[in-house]
Amino acid sequence: DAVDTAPAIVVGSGYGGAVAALRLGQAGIRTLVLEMGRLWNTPGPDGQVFCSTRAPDRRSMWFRTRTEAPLAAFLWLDVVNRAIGRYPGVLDRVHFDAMSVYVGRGVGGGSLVNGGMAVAPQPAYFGVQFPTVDTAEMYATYFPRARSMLGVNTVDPAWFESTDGYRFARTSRKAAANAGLRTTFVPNVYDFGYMRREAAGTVTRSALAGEVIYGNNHGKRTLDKTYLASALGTGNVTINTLERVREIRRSADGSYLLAADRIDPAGAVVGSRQYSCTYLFLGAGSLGTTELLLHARETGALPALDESVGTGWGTNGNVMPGRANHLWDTVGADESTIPVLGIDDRANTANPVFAEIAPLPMGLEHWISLYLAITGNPERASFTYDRATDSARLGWSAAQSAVSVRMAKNLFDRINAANATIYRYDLFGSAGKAFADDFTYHPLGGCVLGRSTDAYGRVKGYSRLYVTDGSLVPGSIGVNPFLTITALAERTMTRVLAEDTAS
Ligand code: FAE
Repeated sequence: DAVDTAPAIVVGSGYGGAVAALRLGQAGIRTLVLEMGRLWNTPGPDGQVFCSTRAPDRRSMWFRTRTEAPLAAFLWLDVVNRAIGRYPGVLDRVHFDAMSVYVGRGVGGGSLVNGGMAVAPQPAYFGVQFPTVDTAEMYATYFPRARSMLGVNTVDPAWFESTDGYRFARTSRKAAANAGLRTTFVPNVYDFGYMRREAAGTVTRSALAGEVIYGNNHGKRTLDKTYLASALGTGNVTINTLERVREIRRSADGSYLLAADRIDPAGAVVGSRQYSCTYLFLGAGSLGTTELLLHARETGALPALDESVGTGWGTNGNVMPGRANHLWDTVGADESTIPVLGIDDRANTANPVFAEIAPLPMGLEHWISLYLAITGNPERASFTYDRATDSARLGWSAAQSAVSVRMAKNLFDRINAANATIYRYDLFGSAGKAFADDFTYHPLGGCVLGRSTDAYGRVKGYSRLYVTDGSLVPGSIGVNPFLTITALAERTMTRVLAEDTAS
């Protein structure tokens, strides 16, 4: 078989992969990015690149025949999910025994489907999670660099107070304040100038048209518009799409060998390609990178990988509740999909919670306050390699999710008591759950910084092999993770380009 050779290969084009690609390209190193998803730049039959959340089609989800939206129901009716055709759609939901994980698929990874919230953790918490990292340097250098590269901006507070799109956030803020809880504005990569023009009716609506989890057609500064555009602009970076890396080996001369499956739009594997490189950067995300390394260790391809590979995984304490407001506390029919406020109870050390006030844009008044609570759940799980199915199994249990629920319930019980309100039991499936605790948007860990790698993401046991993505974060960061992932990747690339690649 022919082997394509590149000095550097990056697996995955999410945050960790995009930072690696740009910095390698700028350093003059020819770099190939392998991404299993497609490039989202071509309009479909409706003239839009991404389909709408309200009328999802095959573009919505990764090889499904039915959508699997986070909110399965409304008034117990299965009104949210739709039959779709199998296609490399942009949002995937990966199912494990007691936890499913939402991830983005495509050039730009999670940036294509996420809420755009760009939040730095509290320095003290960052220091606890990353004892081998210089916290002061992170906050002085790498967080600011990540913010500026990602195009982070903040909603204008005066406009926030007046616009109908954030009525839902103001209503939830009031309910929190009645319980003595503080809210804080959350920065975002969605262009708030564009959103104001949407509200004014002068541009095509995106955040104000319900777009987010199946992609935004306008307004959001996704990685394909920021880091990856700059990476391609160096002239040294190429991105191959619809290629899923299946295994990694090392040849006798120390170079890395990769086997990738080529996927066609119907999901069939239509061929395999072999690659080799001197420097290998893994940016396939917490699930993707952990799975590749676990597979490599357990099949004997990279036997010297550390025992800790596959451990230290967590959900960032994610859990979602909904509350029913009083009839006079309206949320508006025209919710922006981009969250901008968080209830900040992280100072409560016995029960730390940061709860994003989440939109539920249904195009009608529903009086529901929805939240994505990021709890300080200390539970962690490990992946094991299942030889029979040649796949990774996740040991996370329902009891571990119950810890997140207890912490979130502690906070939302206080809000309900102070407002004489109740939970909604009809939003998360037929079991009548008040808390969606069986999925996460924030998979973290599996190849933890300073345990499976050195303090800079260099994988233990092998030279010129690096991890730059969310698998470095030990299961929790207390806030939405992509800003931290980006900043850590910037730090790794600065060090690696200074020390490892100089000839
Ligand atoms: P990620 O962005 O997942 O990129 C990995 C890439 O690698 C993907 O494009 C994969 O398709 C690709 N890949 C995986 N395996 C392979 C393979 N074997 N071969 C080739 N390619 C592969 O990784 N975070 C925030 O900070 N703020 C938010 O507002 C926010 N909202 C979210 C909303 C949703 C619905 C979701 C799903 C996530 C959200 N997140 C949010 C999480 C955030 O998107 C996530 O932490 C980052 O995307 C993780 O970045 P990584 O670089 O680790």
